[in-house]
Amino acid sequence: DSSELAAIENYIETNYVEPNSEMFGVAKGRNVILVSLESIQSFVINNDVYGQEITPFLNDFIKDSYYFDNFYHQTAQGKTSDSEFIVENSMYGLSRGAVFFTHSGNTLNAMANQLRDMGYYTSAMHANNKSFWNRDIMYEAIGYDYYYSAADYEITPENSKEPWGMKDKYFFEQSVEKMKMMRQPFYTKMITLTNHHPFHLDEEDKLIPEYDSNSGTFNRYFTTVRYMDEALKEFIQELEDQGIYENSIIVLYGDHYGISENHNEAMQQYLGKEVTPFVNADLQKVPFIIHIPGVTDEGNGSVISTVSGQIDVKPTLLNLIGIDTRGDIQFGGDVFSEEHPNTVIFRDGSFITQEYVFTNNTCFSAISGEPIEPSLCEPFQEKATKELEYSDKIIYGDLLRFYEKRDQKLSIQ
Ligand code: GP9
Ligand code: MN
Repeated sequence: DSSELAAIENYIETNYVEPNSEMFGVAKGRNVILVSLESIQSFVINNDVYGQEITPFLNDFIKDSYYFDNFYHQTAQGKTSDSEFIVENSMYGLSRGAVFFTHSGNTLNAMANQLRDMGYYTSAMHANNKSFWNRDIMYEAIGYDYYYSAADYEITPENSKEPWGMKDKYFFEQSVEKMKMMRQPFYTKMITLTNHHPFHLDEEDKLIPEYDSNSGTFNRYFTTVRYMDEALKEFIQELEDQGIYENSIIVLYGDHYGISENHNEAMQQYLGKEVTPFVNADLQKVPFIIHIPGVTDEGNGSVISTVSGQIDVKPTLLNLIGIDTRGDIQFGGDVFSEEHPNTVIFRDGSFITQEYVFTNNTCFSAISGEPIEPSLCEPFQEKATKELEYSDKIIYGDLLRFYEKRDQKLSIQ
């Protein structure tokens, strides 16, 4: 009931992260273009296959952006849909199944809901069947004015690759055409698809060689990441050509890992080191990139190494737009803030702080990677458990039905 929500609100208020005053409102009035990058992991950034860069475009782009190099995905069985849920709501997904299927009727106070209330035109863009992951239902609750799904794109055998359909380059190209028609300011969440298992690519789209290991999946992965990187390059250019770029912020994040532990042997060969549980935890890093034309471009970017995760995206972006999130039901915080706890909690109760990595029921030193005294991790274990429980309670009880602050506090300052 609503008293349960009060306890949770207290916890959230106590852990509230004040915005960084210099960053607050920096992107006020801008369009927000949020791009979910399928299956990209941070280990491909500034890395190569047989001497060839895997992400030449992103390697340059991060110099013109805020690049968060200690940012983690926090997804579980809900994969892409979990990342969408976490990013939009600053809440955790569920430990089993996908919120998108199990609780699509819940009341939410998502980033899209809030931006829509602020007068933004909100949408999601993804060239897949609209009911995949139950998106057509869940997107209503998240607050998108429109979902541009497969039916809205011109998909042909020439611009597709099975099994996933439309290739990223064409997806971006046709999406920009749609953006040109959107009322501004707009918020759109785009989801790429080509860099998805089984990582199949047409010959003409292969820009670097495959890797050579016992895993075909692992070998092909680099070529599809490289393709996505090229598609992003063309996309940004197109935004510039169409005059959308200047008045927008472009935010990229990885949805979840692409290479599972089934490919540890190949990964080991590539990294040149054993994939221990500690290394595996590190491999869950995904890129998070905030590009603000006129602010971060022309080499004015920086690398921010705060330990953070997808849960932090919503408060971070809303603060950039100049929307105060105090009083919101949220478990993340503004990554630009000095008050950010420098911690990320995963769905299974493991976590990473500046000092500790708790994974596989073992407490490691984040510095040395060696197992340490378990009691050092205990205080954080409790915090992690509590936070996950609170998030679950909100979902299971549909508690945002009782959330009242929302209507009072909406204002761009
Ligand atoms: C499908 C795409 C991929 O629409 O989002 O989903 P995933 O398998 O990565 O969860
Ligand atoms: Mn995905």
